[in-house]
Amino acid sequence: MTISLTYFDFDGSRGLECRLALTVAGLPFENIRLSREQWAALKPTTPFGALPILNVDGRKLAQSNAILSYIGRGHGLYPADPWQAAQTDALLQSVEDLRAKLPEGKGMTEDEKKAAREAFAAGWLSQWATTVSDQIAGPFVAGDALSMADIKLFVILRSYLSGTYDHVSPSTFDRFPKLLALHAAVAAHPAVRGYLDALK
Ligand SMILES: N[C@@H](CCC(=O)N[C@@H](CS)C(=O)NCC(=O)O)C(=O)O
Repeated sequence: MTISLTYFDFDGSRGLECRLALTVAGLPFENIRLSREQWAALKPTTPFGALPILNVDGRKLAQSNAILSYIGRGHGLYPADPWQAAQTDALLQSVEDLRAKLPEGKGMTEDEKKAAREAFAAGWLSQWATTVSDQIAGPFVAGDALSMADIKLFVILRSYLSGTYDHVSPSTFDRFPKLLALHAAVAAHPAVRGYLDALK
């Protein structure tokens, strides 16, 4: 099987989710990192005009959650039980909801952006963190077994905890020990640690 994962030359967001998924599944893959110029040329040829794209033996799969589901189901990283699998789908989608809700700040002054993001952290984000925490057995979502939900949650938590988003303090998560424990457990997974250490 020949596998490649195409994303930007950046280790975060949906691309990192898929790169970590392939790494944890133990699947060798070509890690294709596009410049913005390369992307402009490729974009019209892609299924939804967006990255990441998984290519397996010449077949292209888009949409990060579909990619995680495909990799996970084939490699023991997705629940076999249909109900549990649907719960995993829901958690993956909740991360996409979170991405869509962050106030980008376009057209706002810096003060307005600060106010919007602080309100988001205290409101929508805290509600999200509460509901997701309630679904975590600990340390991973399903207890001791890592699944694709953990990888998806890890990548978004990593962004927030490293202060990626101006005016959303990493301390927002201090009230959510299950999320912090999940982040730490995924970071300590040997395959994840190996991939991230190699970036340094
Ligand atoms: N729902 C899609 C969203 C994909 C998406 O928005 N990808 C961004 C990068 S994370 C992208 O390709 N941006 C460049 C563009 O839209 O031209 C997914 O989950 O894969």
